[in-house]
Amino acid sequence: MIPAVEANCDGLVGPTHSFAGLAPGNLASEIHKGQASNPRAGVLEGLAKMRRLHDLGLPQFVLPPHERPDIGFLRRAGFGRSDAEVMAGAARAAPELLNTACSASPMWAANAATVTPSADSGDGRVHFTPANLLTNLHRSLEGEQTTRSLRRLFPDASRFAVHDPLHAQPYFADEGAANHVRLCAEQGAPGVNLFVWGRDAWEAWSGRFPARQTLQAFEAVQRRHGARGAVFARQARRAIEAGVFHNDVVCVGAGASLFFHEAAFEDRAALERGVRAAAQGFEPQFVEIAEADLPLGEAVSSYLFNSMLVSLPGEDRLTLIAPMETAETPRAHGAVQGLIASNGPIGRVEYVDVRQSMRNGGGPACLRLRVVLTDEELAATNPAQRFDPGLQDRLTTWAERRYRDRLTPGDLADPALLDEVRTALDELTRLLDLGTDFYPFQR
Ligand code: SUG
Repeated sequence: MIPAVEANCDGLVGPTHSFAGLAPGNLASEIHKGQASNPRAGVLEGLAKMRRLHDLGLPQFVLPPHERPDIGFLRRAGFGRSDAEVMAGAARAAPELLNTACSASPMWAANAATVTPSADSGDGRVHFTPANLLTNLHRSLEGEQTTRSLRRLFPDASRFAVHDPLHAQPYFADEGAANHVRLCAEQGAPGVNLFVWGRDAWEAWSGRFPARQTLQAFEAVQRRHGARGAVFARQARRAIEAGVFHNDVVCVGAGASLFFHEAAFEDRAALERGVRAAAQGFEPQFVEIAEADLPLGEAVSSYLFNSMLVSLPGEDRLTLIAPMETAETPRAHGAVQGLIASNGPIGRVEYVDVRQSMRNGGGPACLRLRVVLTDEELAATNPAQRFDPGLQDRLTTWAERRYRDRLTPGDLADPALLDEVRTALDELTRLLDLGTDFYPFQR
């Protein structure tokens, strides 16, 4: 076995971060629709979370925001002439399309891709399938730039296979790692790859909210990656109805432990059987929170399960990196205290403030893509995207100069925003050594 570590790649909150209520079934996004956002606070919160994980001893990387507004998208929708006129035309005729073109949703890197580490893949490389995110219009804009971004961070094709997103059709609806959990004895050892899907592509879906992940999308990802230890489990329909738009709203796993809400899976017994059968050389641990202790609605509003669950160097028990909102929800806080007091696998909690992201339904776990890497793979990444206190300082100075501290959906029509964002992103390409043609406006 080649030893490996779990790195976190976090999406930087972009300068157009706003509350436009673009994601039906994501209750936080619906509740905060129309409010003023604070993009500067958002990016600084994200950097502070990265610093916490870095200081805890885990490798940390930064993924750049995408170009927004996405002028190309608006041009394809029939708005023309200069870029400023495209924005003005959309603001007048179809403000929802302008909001869509401005969404900073690539910050939620758990949706960037599904990842298979080299210990589990068919050809010994690390495999990535960027998510097509086609259920929501604003998120369907992400796949192409995410592919470019992952190829920049993981450039060595002899070690990394960054595939294209799956064919963009509802049959292959794919939301990436937010619906995938890997369990293992040690990061470098073969793991269990749990793929959680919301609907079968052939069934008629009549739910109140969309089921964003199909079984067939994950089957295709598993085949492409040659992922071993695969288990496919269905998300509970009831959970989707309650606002669980991704499985990571009610489930997170690390090491040998799966931590989840009682109502997460359609068939809990089958899930357990499947995971046990796929686990090689370790005994999976199932840490379940009962509905009686934490009703599903409070699990969703507190985002307890959207914590990061991390195995830290030198520590036997796992650490939960939870959002402040969990500490502020009495029953969720009680559940955490109960876990820590027990003899179970979770031994510690740290709370982080990611409120700007949380108001759009993105907790600590949504903001990061986990990538298990050996030392040699780690050394083959783009060094300029590796987070350390120096990079945090540079990005903080950059964000304090270039980001607004207040943005309403109405402000998205301001033509000055376009220049501000482009100036900011142009500087960022140098800070992160992304090349001279990383963003469409640079080509
Ligand atoms: O896809 N919110 C995102 C939140 C994604 C959270 N990610 C994970 N659970 N892994 C979504 O629903 C809202 C944007 C807006 O309304 O402007 C949004 O897209």
